[in-house]
Amino acid sequence: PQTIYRKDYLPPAYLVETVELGFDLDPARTIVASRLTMTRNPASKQKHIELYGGELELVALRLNGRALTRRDYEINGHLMRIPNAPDEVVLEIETIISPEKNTTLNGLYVSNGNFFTQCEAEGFRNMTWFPDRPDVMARYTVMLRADKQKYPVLLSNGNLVEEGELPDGRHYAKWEDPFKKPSYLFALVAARLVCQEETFRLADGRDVLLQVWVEEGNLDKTDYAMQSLKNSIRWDEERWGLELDLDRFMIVAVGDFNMGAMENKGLNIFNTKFVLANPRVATDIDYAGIEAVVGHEYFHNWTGNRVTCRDWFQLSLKEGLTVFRDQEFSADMIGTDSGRAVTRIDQVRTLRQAQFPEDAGPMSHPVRPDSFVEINNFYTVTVYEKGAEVVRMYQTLLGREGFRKGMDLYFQRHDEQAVTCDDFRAAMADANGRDLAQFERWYSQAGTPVVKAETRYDPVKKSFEITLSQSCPATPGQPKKQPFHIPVAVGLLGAKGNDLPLTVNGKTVGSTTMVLELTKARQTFKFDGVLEEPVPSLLRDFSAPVVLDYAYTDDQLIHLFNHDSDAVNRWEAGQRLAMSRLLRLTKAVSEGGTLVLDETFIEAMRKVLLDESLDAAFREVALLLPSETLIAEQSEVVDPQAIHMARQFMRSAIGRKLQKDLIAQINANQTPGEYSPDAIAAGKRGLKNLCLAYLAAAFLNLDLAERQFDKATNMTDRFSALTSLVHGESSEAERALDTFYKDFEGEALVIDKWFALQASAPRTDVHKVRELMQHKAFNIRNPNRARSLLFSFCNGNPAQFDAPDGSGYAFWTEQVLALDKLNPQVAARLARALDRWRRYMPEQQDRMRSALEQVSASGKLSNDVREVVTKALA
Ligand code: B3K
Ligand code: ZN
Repeated sequence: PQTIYRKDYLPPAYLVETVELGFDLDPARTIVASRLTMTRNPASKQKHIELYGGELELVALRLNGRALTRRDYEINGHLMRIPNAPDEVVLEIETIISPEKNTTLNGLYVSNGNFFTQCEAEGFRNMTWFPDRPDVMARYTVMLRADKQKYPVLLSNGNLVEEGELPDGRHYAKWEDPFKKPSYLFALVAARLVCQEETFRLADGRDVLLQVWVEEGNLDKTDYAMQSLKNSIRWDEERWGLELDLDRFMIVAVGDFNMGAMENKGLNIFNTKFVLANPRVATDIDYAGIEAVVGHEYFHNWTGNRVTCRDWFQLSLKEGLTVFRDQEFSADMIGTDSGRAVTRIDQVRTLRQAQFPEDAGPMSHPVRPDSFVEINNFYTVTVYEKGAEVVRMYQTLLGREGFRKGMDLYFQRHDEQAVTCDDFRAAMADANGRDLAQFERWYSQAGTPVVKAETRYDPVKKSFEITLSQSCPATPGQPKKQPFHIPVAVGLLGAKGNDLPLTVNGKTVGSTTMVLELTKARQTFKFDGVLEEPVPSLLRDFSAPVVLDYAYTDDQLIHLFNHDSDAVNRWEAGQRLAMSRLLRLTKAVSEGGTLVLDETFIEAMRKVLLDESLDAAFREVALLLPSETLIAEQSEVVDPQAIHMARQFMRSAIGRKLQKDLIAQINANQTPGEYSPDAIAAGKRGLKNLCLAYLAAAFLNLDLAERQFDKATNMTDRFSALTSLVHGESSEAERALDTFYKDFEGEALVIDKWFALQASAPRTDVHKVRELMQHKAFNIRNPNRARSLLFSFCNGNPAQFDAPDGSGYAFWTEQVLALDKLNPQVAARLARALDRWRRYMPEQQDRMRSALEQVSASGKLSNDVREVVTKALA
């Protein structure tokens, strides 16, 4: 496979003005006709027309009316070159494809008898030859023809301009997209679906048609997606002055989908997981996911679609920015400061759980990668979540208003263009008269920076000095790093837990939090007039995606945990207290020592559990222990079984020692009456169900879980109770699993939960997973189902997956290879489960390496999986 480099970017030789597409849809044999009007690009020195194509049967190819023969063009793999073309070209192409055979779910495919497309990043070329690159933006007209009985609904981007009957029971629909777009935003749907629809009035008074399309039986699960769409439209108007530019906006749900959703212009296609919800089948987390993803895809309409990426290396330009926007949307929807803080804590947890390990592993890459083999492997937490952190840092450095000015300038300059991350940074800099040259390193240097803090209090001069030094570990291809521009928000806490006023150079800072700008390898910042020795609250609101290294004492952490006005750091103090203990316990398990948990820690947990002045949602995250993955990342050598036992010990100790309080909180946080997914109610359920889980970890009060399982009127409570019964090894667990399965047999998304719960249960070993694979409801071709069983086991059950006999790795090898034959994108995700193999004990490393080698030795690997295992072994 070939590596593609960012530095090799060249503008396209030809631009496409208009695209007319005709689809004669048939599952076995679909005819795709395309007519492109193209003009030579004055900005390019290239001469030849270049088109990309996947597995296509080429039926006809005409240039300016003349049929081309094999002598008129060259095909080299997936690239077609037509030399010596005139400046103005009309290209007509006819291809035949077989959507029903397309198991990759990339391009045009069939799911449950209906047609859908997925074109990002390079799926369009699986339908027809095309200059399939994001900097080629054109106007599209699309004609769809299909059997009317089987496919009554025919959708594409933009506006419906014509529809009618055809002979032989077929019908047609013609769609026109008024906006220029890159091919990756093209979409079509031909299906038997129904919709919930609504007319919605925009801020400028225009009425638009909103639709959510689903299979007939799911019409009772579309309300929340519709509500989220309306909230998104409103929010984008209010917060950013961005309006919907189309007369209609459609969301379509599909059961077979490689990722979460796709922002096709005017026709968003969604994994059912991020559309369908009602209280009976969806949990609070599902509801929050729907709001975030509906928002995310809608916000792409401006950040991604109106202004798109010049090339795929710039992916974070749209993804980092749009994740930041959806994060802010979710936070604003809650509205309260404490609710906002909990969303921020969730973001930090994701970053540490997934992005920090990626940044420290073999697939580590900058937010803007320099090279790739398969672009689909770079839809990563680094590009998305770290990219969002990078965008957030602009806002931290420039302030909300300054950031908004930068956004306005970005749209003013680049509407309907395909641009780069540098263009975004330039808009931010120019709109604010700031030099952001050094900030570029956040895009070009991989790895998680470490910020080390040292402090000194001078009781005579009443001054407090904070010395910050930064470093960044080597990553593949980048042995040495230059200093980053890091915003470090700090506050100082007095002995009573109050925020001390901040004075710098004789001037009082207007706020009790100040953003220090660390730009050098080492810098000292001095505060004056500090009347008592403070406890520093560093990196407030997680102001930069870095590891903070500061030698906090337990007393200082308890002080912050009890008092910090910055909720993120308050939570963080608790995490640090827990982590130091978890690491000690893990060591004790490994070395066969005795396990003890100190009263100080238990009392800190009790205090937060009982603090009624805090939102339940905050108390829940404050009581959650760092995950096994996180402990592994902090361990010198990973011992998964010891980590699991240590964490289980701690969970059961909490369950035992806080038993009475946990029961009291379960009673105090009931949410009777009609279910509502709002943050307050969800927070109560979250806390209550965590209490239940702690009791289950101590094998206590399982009757509470049993009763909740039987009585629950919503999925959050039902599924939490089931989880506690299974994890608590209740004698009722089997019965409950059976009942649950029977109750929800027809609800695919709930059956996914059923598989996922079992896959990640502590007692589930490889044999059990193999047994579950034999279940009639298991289907490896459905990505949600594959994720629910295979991924949940390989990524979510480390103590079993990493079994010392290597059985987990043998299973992984088999499944990666089996999946790769069907769906390389999904296979490549699973392939990454062994990324961190070098961190384990030597014997375990050997087993993992040989599993990787076995996959790598397979002759027929996709580029996707090939790239992942090659990098892991490098
Ligand atoms: N842009 C799509 C992701 C496409 C992934 C292609 N492998 C969804 C999103 O980020 O909104
Ligand atoms: Zn996105």
